[in-house]
Amino acid sequence: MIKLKIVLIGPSKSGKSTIANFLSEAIDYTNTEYRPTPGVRILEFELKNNESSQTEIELWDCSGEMRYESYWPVFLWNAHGVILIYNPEDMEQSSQLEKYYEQFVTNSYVPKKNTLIMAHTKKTGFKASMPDFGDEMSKTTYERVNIFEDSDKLRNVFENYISMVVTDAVDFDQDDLSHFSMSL
Ligand SMILES: Nc1nc2c(ncn2[C@@H]2O[C@H](COP(=O)(O)OP(=O)(O)O)[C@@H](O)[C@H]2O)c(=O)[nH]1
Ligand SMILES: [Mg+2]
Repeated sequence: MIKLKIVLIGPSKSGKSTIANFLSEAIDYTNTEYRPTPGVRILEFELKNNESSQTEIELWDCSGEMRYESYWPVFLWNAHGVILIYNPEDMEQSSQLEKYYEQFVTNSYVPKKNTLIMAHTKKTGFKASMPDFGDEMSKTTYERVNIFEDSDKLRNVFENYISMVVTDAVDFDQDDLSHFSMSL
C-alpha cells in the first residue's frame, strides 16, 4: 500500500482544520466554533483509488501561525505533497499566501507539481478570480472550493490531486529499486 504524507498549510482561519476534518471524516466538520490548531494535527485515513487499491493518507493539518515557524521543516520532512489553503474573500490572506508558497514549495524539496492551491470561500456564490501570483506560483493547480456549498467538489479535487501524487510516488519507488539492483 502506498502511504502519502500531505501537508495542509496557509493563513489562520482559512479553513484548513475544517477541510481536514471533512476529508478524513474524523470529526464533525460542521461545528463552526473556532479552535486554533496548536502546532499540528495529524489525521490518518485510507482512500480507495480507481484501481481498487488503497492509499494511506497522513494529512498534516499544520498551523500557519508564525510562532510555529521553527516547526516548518518538521512539517515538510518526507512530505509527498503540499496543499496551500487560503480564503480569497480576505485580502490579507491572499497576500500572505505567497509567503507560504515560498517556504513550503520554493524552498522545499517537495516536487512543485505536487502542489495544489485551494481557494476556500465561506460565502455562497463568491466567485473569486485567481490572483496575479508570481510566474512560478501561477503555474500551480488552482481550485475554488466551498465546503458547505459543494462538498462533493472538494472531495473530488482532493482525490484527483492524490491520484496524481500517487503516480509520482510509484515512479519514485521504482527508481529506488532500479538503483538498488544496479549496485548488487
Ligand atoms: N461559514 C463558514 N465558516 C467556515 C467555513 N470553513 C471554516 N469555517 C469556520 O471558520 C473558522 C476557521 O476555520 P478553521 O478550519 O479552524 O481554520 P484554520 O485556522 O485554517 O484551521 C472556524 O470557526 C470554522 O468553523 C465555511 O466554509 N463557511
Ligand atoms: Mg486549524
